[in-house]
Amino acid sequence: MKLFGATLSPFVRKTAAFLNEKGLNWDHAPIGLGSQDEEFLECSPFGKIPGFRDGEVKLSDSTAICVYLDAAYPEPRLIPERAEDRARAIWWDEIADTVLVAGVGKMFFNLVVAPRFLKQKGDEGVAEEGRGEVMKFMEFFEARAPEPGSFLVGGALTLADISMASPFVNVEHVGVAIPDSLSRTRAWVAAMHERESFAAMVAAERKIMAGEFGVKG
Ligand SMILES: N[C@@H](CCC(=O)N[C@@H](CS)C(=O)NCC(=O)O)C(=O)O
Repeated sequence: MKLFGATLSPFVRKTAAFLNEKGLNWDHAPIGLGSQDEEFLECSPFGKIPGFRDGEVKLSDSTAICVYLDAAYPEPRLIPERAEDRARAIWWDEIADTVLVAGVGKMFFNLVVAPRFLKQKGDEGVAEEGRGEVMKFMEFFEARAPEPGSFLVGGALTLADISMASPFVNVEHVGVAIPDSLSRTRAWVAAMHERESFAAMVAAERKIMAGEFGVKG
């Protein structure tokens, strides 16, 4: 199976971490935005990353890919079967992909993607607006962050944790620290990023951010 897209994208990173938590072997095509790669566009007709292929199954959209993977490769279960837990896991996934990524994206696009990869000036005002949104979101999250060693839904790792943890890597990349006052959020995010499913990817991204190597176009 093959995942298309650079993991600097929170959606690609989420899918990659999900594949890793499943213990699956997968190939990576770390393409950037606007890629005209034919195989990628067959998987992702609107050109959004991630794209994904498993044999003849061609998919895009991180949540669609994770839903496929959980059904096709059920062990370990990462989308709960119990009705309420299932709904809550999907709810966190949706909130991560929309509410959290909205603020994170304003910062990451204007402070990183525009100046570094598109060679255009980012809008610092929009980035600042994003920072405010992310700070507000973190306060919301603090009251719901799991106890140390636990997880967002049903006491076990699920899609909810993977989806929520992923955009926090971009928060780190733009140099925004989680305030000390949000200690539960800080601890949970750190524990998620230390998991094997995230750690190597995050380390490689830190090198990209430090300018040690680039991403393929
Ligand atoms: N809902 C999609 C969102 C994917 C998405 O918007 N990816 C961004 C990169 S972070 C992208 O490809 N943007 C380029 C575009 O919209 O043309 C998912 O979960 O995969």
